[in-house]
Amino acid sequence: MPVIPDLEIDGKPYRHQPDGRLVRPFLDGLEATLFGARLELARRYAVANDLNRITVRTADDDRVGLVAAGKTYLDLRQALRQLGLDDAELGRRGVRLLELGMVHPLEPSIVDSFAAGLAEIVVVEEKRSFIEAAVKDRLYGRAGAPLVTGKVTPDGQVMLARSGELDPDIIAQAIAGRLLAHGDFPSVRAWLDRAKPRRKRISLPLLARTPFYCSGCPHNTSTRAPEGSLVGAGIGCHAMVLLMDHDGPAGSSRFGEIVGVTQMGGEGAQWIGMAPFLERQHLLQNLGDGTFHHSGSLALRATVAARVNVTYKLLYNSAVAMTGGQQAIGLRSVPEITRMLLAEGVKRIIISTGEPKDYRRVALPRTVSRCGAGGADRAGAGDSRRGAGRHGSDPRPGMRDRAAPQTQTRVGAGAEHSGDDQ
Ligand SMILES: Cc1ncc(C[n+]2csc(CCOP(=O)(O)OP(=O)(O)O)c2C)c(N)n1
Repeated sequence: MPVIPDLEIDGKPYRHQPDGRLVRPFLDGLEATLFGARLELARRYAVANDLNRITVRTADDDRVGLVAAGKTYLDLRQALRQLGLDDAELGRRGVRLLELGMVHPLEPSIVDSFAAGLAEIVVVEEKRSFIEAAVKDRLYGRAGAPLVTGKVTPDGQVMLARSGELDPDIIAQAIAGRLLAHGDFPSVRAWLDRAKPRRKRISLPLLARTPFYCSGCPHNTSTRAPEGSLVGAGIGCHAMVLLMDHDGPAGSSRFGEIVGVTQMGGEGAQWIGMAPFLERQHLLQNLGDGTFHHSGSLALRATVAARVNVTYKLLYNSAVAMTGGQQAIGLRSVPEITRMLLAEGVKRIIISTGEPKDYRRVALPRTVSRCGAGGADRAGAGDSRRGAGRHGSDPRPGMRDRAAPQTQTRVGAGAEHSGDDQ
């Protein structure tokens, strides 16, 4: 059971008062408790609940301390096992271990107790030196404070990279040198000698397998782009174009030359900033129908307002496919979407479908063209299983059983179109 620490601050129990008025002067009080009372109570909570633990400590004359948190702590323990250092051997050789369960705010009393008497603390953490900086912050300027290392050795050599991930082998290699700087570690020396001939990693002859659409998914064809087109990727299954066959000139492929990817709902808006600085006149932008109804319509509105030249390929599969085939919230039928788009000021709309006959008796705005897209744009098998029957009796085109052929809508936004947007 969680232990509630002493909550008294300035002589009375602290009770947090949230305030929805996020403007000054109300923010001043919130800001003060954010960095004051609330962090202080978090520190007290860490102590009361033993969140940070010194897991190995034997003597006051321990020399080296190792600090890590979470998954990296487990990797560190494995690295130590590889180096032949179990708890008993660590104790004999004067090594202390601190496992942090709460990395922010760093609780100072545990750092003080851990650091007492040590010559060096090595912080093992992935990415930037977050814990290392906090430990230094606590100990800097103190008489007899240990050296604190992590990202670099005391002479400035890279010890633990700031990028990528750490694994036990990398950690073993990094801490071996620091341990040997403080004493005799026979098992570490033996590991280094043994490891030398094997240090070169063997790469297995694995086949690179590019992720691709489910067979039958309309994205298989809908994401194809004319040679040389600039294409904006987006959020959804179609984001896989980022990973596909980019061995043509300038990283191009049959899915176009990808010039970026936005957050969900930003699709195409990047062109507003890019277009004035590029000679190319036109962007082809992939956009899922789930995303369009969620927020992508706002990006489209922005591109119209900015009068930039974008052709959106609105991929209408009646599903939020990538996250599991959920129903797109607020999904409109294709005819309804065409009217929404015209109201937004879109200049030209083409409906490209495997089932043109679905549209024969459908009233569409005069400026909308239809074209057959062969039998290629069918909903994926995964989608049809999950969604079968959900729209089964819906008479509106593009809102039927997902096992049935579906529709893509191509939308030209903006003032002008160059020749390559057809
Ligand atoms: C703001 C936000 N919410 C949720 C997600 C998670 N997410 C990733 S892909 C996706 C589905 C996109 O569906 P759709 O636009 O229909 O494209 P499809 O997967 O069908 O190609 C969602 C919801 C996200 N990336 N960003």
